[in-house]
Formats: sequence, C-alpha cells, structure tokens
Amino acid sequence: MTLPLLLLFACTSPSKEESEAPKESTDDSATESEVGDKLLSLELRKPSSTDITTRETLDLQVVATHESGEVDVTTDSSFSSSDEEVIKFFTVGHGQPIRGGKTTITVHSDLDGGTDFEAFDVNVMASLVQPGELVLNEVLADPATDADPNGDGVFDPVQDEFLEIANKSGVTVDISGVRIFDAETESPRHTFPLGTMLRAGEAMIIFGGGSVSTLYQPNVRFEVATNDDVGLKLGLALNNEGDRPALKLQDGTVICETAYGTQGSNDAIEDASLVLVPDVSGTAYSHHRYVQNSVGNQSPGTYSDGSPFPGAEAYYTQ
Ligand SMILES: [Ca+2]
Ligand SMILES: [Ca+2]
Ligand SMILES: [Ca+2]
Ligand SMILES: [Ca+2]
Repeated sequence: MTLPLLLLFACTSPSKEESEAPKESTDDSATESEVGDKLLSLELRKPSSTDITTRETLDLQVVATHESGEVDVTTDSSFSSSDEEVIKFFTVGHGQPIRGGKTTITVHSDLDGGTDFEAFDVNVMASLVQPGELVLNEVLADPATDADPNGDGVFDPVQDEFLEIANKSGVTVDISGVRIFDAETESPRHTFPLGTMLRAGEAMIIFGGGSVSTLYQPNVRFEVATNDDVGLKLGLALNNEGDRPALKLQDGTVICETAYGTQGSNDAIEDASLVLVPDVSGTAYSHHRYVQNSVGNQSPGTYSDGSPFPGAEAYYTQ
C-alpha cells in the first residue's frame, strides 16, 4: 500500500515545482518532411469570407501535406492579383487592399509540378473615413499678393486659398460625401463626390477656385472647391483674421478641424500658411516660412521642405 499512497500524495501536492518536469518532445514531422517524402496535397488556407474592407489584409497560408505530416510552405509559394490597384502583394501571403473593387487571386506553387493550384475572387470595399484619420496638414487663408499657389497665372485672394488634407490612417479610406465647412455657414464649402478615395500616404489639396490644371505632385490630387448645390460665394472663405475649417461626415461627425486667429489658439498668419510640424504626424501648427528647411510661404502638394507625400507603397513596403 505504500507506493500508491505516495503517488496520490505527489499528484495532489501544492508544490508546482515538483509537478513541472520537462516533457520530452516527440514532434519531428517537420524534419522528416524536409528530406523530401511524398507530397499528398497542397491546401490554401484563406479567410472564410472573401469580402473584405480596405482596413483588413488578405492573409493566406499554403500548407503541404506529406506522408509524414503538414508543413507551412507559404513562403515557397507565389501569389498574384489580377488587379493590383485593388489588392497587391507587397509581402508573400499578405494581400494589401488598395481600393474598392474585385480582383482574382491566383496561388502558385512549384511543389506540385508548377501549376496555379487555386484561384478565387475577392471583393474589396473601401471603408468610410473615421475621425482622426485625416489631418488638415496645411491651411493657407491669406495668400500673398505676389503668390499664385493654384498655378493658374493669376493672383486671387479667394481662389488661391487652400487646404491640404492628408490621410494619416495607413489604409485607403472612402471620403465620398465628406464636406468642408468654415466657421460662418451651416452650408458646406465643398463636398467630395461619390467614389473619392484617399490611399495611405496620399493628400488632397482643395483650392478656393481658379484652375489647378498646371499642378502635379506625386501621391497628391489638386481640386477646386465647388458648392454649386448650395450656391455659396468666396470658395473656401478662409477669413484672414480667424476661421475654423473642418471636414465632417454627412451626419456632422468631425473628421478633422483646426482653428486660428479669432476662432482658435493658432496664429492668424499674413502671406503664408499654417502647417503641421512635422508634416502629417504633428499635432501643432507653425508659420510655414519658419519650419526647418521650409521651401517658403506655402507648399501645396508637398511637405514643407518640398519632399513628396509618401504614397501607399511607402506604407506597405516598410
Ligand atoms: Ca482669406
Ligand atoms: Ca491663382
Ligand atoms: Ca470663413
Ligand atoms: Ca504642404
């Protein structure tokens, strides 16, 4: 009777140290597979739903089943997308949605004789922008009389005003229906039309008026404020002495805003813009001309030192 009693005592002992003897490993299947035993099947493991938003990634795994067991062969496989504007593979097995739409994903492996062993469609839906995902990176309310930021050859104190709006979310966001307001009216100064997207690292520059056809910068779009539907004059109407430009969803939710002069704590600036320092990621504004390495009084479409907005590829290949 002595031995069974002793075992019972050991099993119920409160001492953890004595009960945690190391287990001997018996899993050597991976080692056996690597020496080349027979391939039985290749399996693609993908999400249960192939309807995803631009906030998600399409994470795929390829598993080879050998006589000796399963091996993850994802990094030995290749993945392609029929429309790389919709989904692109920057890293193996991780499809990055870029914009809304449909694309066909093809998976290829050399293990089974080099065939494309699976293809399937994915639908991507661009996700509506959320508060904090955009920033008013630069605000030019009082352009200098010798400046022509919208590049149309004419100085105009209304038309040459601009807002530089940057996407800091790291994903593509849908800004369709987002509206720009100033402090004075209940009606929007501009409404982004249906189908307007901003990709990660991109920016949109909205001028008060005129023509922007001569402007180009990478990862940037230049637009002119339009509010024909509500018929407001004076474009963005950024008052020189103070204003509160804001971007809002249809239901009034504020996506981003800032305030200067009589409307807020930032200075009202003559002949130059207010800009976030550092660009996009900063939380405080500075007089554009006094930012380190500044190109001058304003920089519509670039960072304040003239360098380009990074664009989506820079986000996803880091
Ligand atoms: Ca103004
Ligand atoms: Ca102009
Ligand atoms: Ca105003
Ligand atoms: Ca700028």
